[in-house]
Amino acid sequence: KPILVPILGDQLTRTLASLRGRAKDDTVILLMEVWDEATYVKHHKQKIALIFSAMRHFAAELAAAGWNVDYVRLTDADNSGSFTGEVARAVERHDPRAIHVVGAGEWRVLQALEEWPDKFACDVEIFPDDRFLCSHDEFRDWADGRDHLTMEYFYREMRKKTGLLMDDGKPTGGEWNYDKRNRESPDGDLAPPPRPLFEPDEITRDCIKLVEEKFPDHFGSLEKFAWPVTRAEAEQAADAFFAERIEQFGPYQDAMVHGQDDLYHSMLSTSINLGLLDPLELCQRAEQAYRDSKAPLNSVEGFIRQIIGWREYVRGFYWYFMPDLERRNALNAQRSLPEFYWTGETDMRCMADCVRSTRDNAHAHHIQRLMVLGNFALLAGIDPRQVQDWYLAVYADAYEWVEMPNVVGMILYADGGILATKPYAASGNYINKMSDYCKGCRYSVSKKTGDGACPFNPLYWHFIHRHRDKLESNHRIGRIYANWDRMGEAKQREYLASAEKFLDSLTPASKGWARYS
Ligand code: FAD
Ligand code: DLZ
Ligand code: SF4
Repeated sequence: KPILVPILGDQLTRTLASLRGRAKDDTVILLMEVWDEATYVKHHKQKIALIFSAMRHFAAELAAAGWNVDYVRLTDADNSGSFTGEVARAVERHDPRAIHVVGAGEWRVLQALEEWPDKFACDVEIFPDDRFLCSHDEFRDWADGRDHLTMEYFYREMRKKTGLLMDDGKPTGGEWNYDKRNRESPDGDLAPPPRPLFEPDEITRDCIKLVEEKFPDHFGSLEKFAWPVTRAEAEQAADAFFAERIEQFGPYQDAMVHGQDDLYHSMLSTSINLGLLDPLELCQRAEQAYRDSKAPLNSVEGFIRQIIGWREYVRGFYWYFMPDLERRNALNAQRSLPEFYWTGETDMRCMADCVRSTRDNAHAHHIQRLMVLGNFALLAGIDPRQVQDWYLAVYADAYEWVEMPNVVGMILYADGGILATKPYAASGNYINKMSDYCKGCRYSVSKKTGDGACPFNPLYWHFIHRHRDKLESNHRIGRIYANWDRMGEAKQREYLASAEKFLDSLTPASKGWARYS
């Protein structure tokens, strides 16, 4: 009897814990395209096509390397639609002596996996996902007893653990963090080298066709599909980033330019999250670029911090606070998500461009997700569950373990300030400083209230005013109340009335964009 090794769609790694050391003639690998995973939110069309194509390529590579692979397609006649149902059918087919699986990245799926020992007659072993640097226990040891889980301190532990950018036990260059050098505004002449685009091959074209047929009403366009779908392609994408874009990655990481969707970002998150690229290896390559004088320390440290800092941290955070995290709503935000998050139809030029990139590419870069789309959701008081659904559905790199802490903790402050020490709230001024959006906008960023004023301006003060009870004692934002009080009642009333007029004008998203009813 063989060992059955189910591999989930974001576990496409040849060195996966469940495969390591296994004999090929004693193993059946199972990959499953299932309806439940494709529809638990209505994922962007590119996201489904990407995952199916990467799974099919991975299965073909494993088979070519001599593994026995059982691949279930979405359209197979008896496909039960769920991981558990497909493992049950595979148990019938192969009569395994045991099932070896790596723990799922998402709570929902891990719950299902943990029922397998009761459901199946054979042994079931669930392996920890050691593609992450920090185990759940390690994160718990670090987090227990702290009021604020400040990422920066977690990150320093990861630097020490990995030895990345460390010299004789001290941070390279003398400081842990060079973010203050990473806030260049775009000057209008940015000319980042284009990232490699991967022309869909026959397998990807089949997946695109399948998605068009089966998920026609999901959000997003398939036209520009160009994601890496194999490890080799992902390596090519990484090579191009390290050769051409990492140098400017740091300085321009917070910049936004209308119509320029990638700038100097690595665009590697889809490949890392699928398991095609190893995060530690990427960080080692980044460090090498610095040691070889091919990239400055601020760029390299910034890149490494995003990966061994933020990425590891949000994953630890997710598992530490689930299942409670998804229900957090510390600011009692109740407003419905506006329809323009799906259609892009708004006169706010910044929002429209970020939604356009999201629709065309299943991607928007970090500062667009945080300071435009996220900032708006925060200021307007959008219901965190609806914001979570949106972010989970629309990005090709979105899995709940990474999406949820970013939404609940980073953008919405819905965790009450555990992840972020203050809300990332900003008026139009910030967006104007970091982008070229405002120049062509129907709204005026310098106008504070009334017709034609940038909506972020009154919304900012409306937010500050309505959360006074929670924010005034916060030492990082509390001082802003002195400015608010100094304005005087008439000006305050103008701000509040402008914000309310704008909020009343929002059309809530029509039903059915994010979830099947
Ligand atoms: P780069 O700018 O090149 O950064 C390098 C890498 O660092 C990324 O590939 C990613 O692996 C990691 N990284 C950077 N920031 C974060 C972060 N905040 N959290 C975790 N990892 C990070 N990233 C996802 O992978 N999936 C998501 O579902 C996701 N949802 C997000 C939701 C919100 C509200 C916000 C503010 C951020 C979210 N991010 C998410 C983080 C970040 O926006 C993306 O990782 C990044 O835009 C991907 O593009 P890139 O590969 O070019 O990143
Ligand atoms: C996101 C996704 C989609 C769209 N489809 C599948 C699928 O059909 N089969 C699969 O194995 N995985 C898919 N995934 C990724 C899973 O949702 C992901 O592995 C889990 O959420 C991790 O817990
Ligand atoms: Fe966005 Fe306001 Fe600038 Fe328009 S003026 S692009 S709404 S920040």
